[in-house]
Amino acid sequence: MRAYVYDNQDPADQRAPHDLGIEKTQADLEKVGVLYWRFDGEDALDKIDQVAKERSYKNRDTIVVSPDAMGPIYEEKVKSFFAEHLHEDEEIRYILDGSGYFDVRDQGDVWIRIYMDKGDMIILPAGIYHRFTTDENNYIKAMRLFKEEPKWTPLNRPVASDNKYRSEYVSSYNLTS
Ligand code: KMT
Ligand code: NI
Repeated sequence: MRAYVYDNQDPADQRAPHDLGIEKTQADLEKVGVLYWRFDGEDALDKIDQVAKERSYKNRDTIVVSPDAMGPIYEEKVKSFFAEHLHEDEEIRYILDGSGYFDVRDQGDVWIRIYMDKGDMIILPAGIYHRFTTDENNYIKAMRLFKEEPKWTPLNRPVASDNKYRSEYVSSYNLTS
């Protein structure tokens, strides 16, 4: 994992690094409710199972995002993952192979880019605005965990002003809107 401020001025493809050169720490991510672990030893699966048990994640599946796995809809999919959105549940991902970027908004609405590769696990809280993209290698394999039925419907920004999950997120993390 490596986190840094996203360079909005850089006109390159979304899959380029867009690295403004300002590092962010795991503590910075925790300020907006983003949790991170690295599980890359032989006991990685046990560690994931432990987090899943503690947080009541009952279900999981595996997704591969690549031109090989997705065929002609790959480019379209990559663009749709990159639309700024939130979910009414946590987004939990463990990277099994390859790499990619999760971008999250900080308290000042600045994009923080989080580079994730094999062994990285992340939880984005319900209500946080975020987006995802593959990187220039165009390949990521991830485990997706969820509590009951997946509530993955992305709600694109802006969501309704009375959205309960957004309001709860905003008040929990002292954001202004
Ligand atoms: C998401 O929520 O954007 C995805 O599931 C993308 C693939 S997971 C690396
Ligand atoms: Ni999402």
